Amino acid sequence: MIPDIVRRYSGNPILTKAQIPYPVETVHNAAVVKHDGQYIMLFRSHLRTGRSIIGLARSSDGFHFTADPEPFLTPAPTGPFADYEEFGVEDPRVTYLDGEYLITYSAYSRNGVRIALARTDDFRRIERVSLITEADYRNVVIFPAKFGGLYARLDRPHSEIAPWSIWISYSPDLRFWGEAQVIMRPEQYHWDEMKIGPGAPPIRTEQGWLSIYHGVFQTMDGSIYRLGVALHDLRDPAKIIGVSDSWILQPEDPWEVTGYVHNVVFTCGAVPESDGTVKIYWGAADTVMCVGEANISELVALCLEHGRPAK
Ligand code: BMA
Repeated sequence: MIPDIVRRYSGNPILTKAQIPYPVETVHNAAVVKHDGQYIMLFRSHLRTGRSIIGLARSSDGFHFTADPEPFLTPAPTGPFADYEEFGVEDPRVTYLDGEYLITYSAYSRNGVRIALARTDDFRRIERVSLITEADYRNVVIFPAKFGGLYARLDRPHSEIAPWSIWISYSPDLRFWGEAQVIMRPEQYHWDEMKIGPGAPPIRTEQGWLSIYHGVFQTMDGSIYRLGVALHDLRDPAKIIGVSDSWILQPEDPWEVTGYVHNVVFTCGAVPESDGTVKIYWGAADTVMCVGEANISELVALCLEHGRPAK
């Protein structure tokens, strides 16, 4: 048997609706970062309306989390964001850059799904900055570094013509984004052939930016969400050095195979540790949160030594 590249934590699932002090139906697709020696998790929860909000949980070890008494981010009731968050806020990602945390999340409304950007420096107060895409975008992750003075992000537009792919674009100020180009496509008749999307914000390694993404395969019984890895050039993140041919995680545990949406492992965050491991967090079946650990060097090696074409 091939040893698992992602070692699941034996205490999975690590956060479920039973642990949330306000009424929610799910706890999934969470961003996780380290702040002031604590792990901060921003998680998505469905309400009984079917719409989503974002909660916050804290941990000292990255495995045992305690949720705050109140949600962290709920749809804006008034102001310029209100028209675009009416149906809920989903799937947050967090990037630490220049002394602040940049939070991107999906904003759903009758106008479609677009991405909003907010910032915080303490995870107590949050300031909405800008809606940074038009409709039909999801999965925006911001690099934790600038390139030639510009912010860079990966995202995933929807298209009726092309398979849903990973794009990159740049911004001088986090508000205006441009120079967009497609850098990675799904591979035909492959585990990620239906669509791919950025997962966790990229992690800096000596060999390049490690990106953990999700890939989807359609079956007669619905789609299967798995996780894969790609490596981007350190100085030019639009250049992909390698994409692992095989997935690193697929739904296997009972709470990954069965739930609100079955057969889903979906990541919005991973925390690199000083010992060379990374904690990867994933929503399981859109219902609960899980974590596993991997060696960063092994993930990089998968991209470099067992690759598939990026596009
Ligand atoms: C995607 C998103 C994710 C979700 C996944 C599986 O399109 O909606 O939030 O985890 O589907 O349902």
